[in-house]
Amino acid sequence: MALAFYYASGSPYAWRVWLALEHKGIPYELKTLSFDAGDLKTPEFSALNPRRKVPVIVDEGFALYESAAIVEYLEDTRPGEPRLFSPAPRQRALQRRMVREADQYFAAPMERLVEAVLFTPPERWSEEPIAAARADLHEELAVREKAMGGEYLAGALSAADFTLYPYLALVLRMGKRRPGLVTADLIGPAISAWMRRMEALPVTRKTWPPHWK
Ligand SMILES: N[C@@H](CCC(=O)N[C@@H](CS)C(=O)NCC(=O)O)C(=O)O
Repeated sequence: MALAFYYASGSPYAWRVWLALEHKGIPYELKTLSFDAGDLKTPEFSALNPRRKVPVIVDEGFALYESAAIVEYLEDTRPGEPRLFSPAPRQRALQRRMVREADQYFAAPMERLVEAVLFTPPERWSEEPIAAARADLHEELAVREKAMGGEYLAGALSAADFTLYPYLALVLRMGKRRPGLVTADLIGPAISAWMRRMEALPVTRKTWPPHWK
C-alpha cells in the first residue's frame, strides 16, 4: 500500500514533505485537501491530526503529522541515497540546525505576514504588522546570506533546503500581491542565486503549488 500524503496547495509545510517524497523517490498517494471546502475539519481528518493541519502522512497504518518530524521519519525508514540528511554526524547536525532555525526564526514572521497580507483584504492592510514581519525576515535572511558558502544551505541538497525554500517562495508570492514588500534589499545575492537553483530543480517544478501556476 502506497504511503498516503495529505496535502493542501499553498501550504509551505506540506510542500516541504512533498519535496522530500519526490527527492527520495518514495511512492505515495496524493490526497489533496481544500481549506475552503472544510476538508481539514472533518472527523476523519481530525482522527489523523487533532490539530487539523496539513501535512499528514499515513504509512502502513502509521499516521504522522508535523512536517519536520515527517521528513525525519521518511529518512529513517528509507535510509540511503538520495538522502535528506548527510550520513556524517557534523554535517547532519548542521542541516538539522538549519531546519530548526528556519522553523523557529523564519516561519513565525512568515506566518505573521500571511495573516497581514494574504488573509487580510488589501483595503484593511495595516502598515505596522507588515513592516514588523518584514523586518524580522530581513534580519533572518541577512544571517542566511552571510552563512551561504556553497550551492545549497549545508553541503549537498538536503532537508534544510526543502524547509527554507517553500517559506521563501511564499514570501516572494506575497511580494507580488503587495508591492514594496520584496525589494532588492530583502534578499541578498547568494540567497537569490540559491532560490533560482532551487526553483530549477525537477522536484520543485513537479511540486509547484497547483494554484500558483
Ligand atoms: N508545524 C506544522 C504547521 C502546519 C500548518 O500550520 N499547516 C497549515 C497550512 S500552512 C494548516 O493546515 N492550517 C489549517 C487551517 O488553516 O485550517 C507543520 O510543520 O506541519
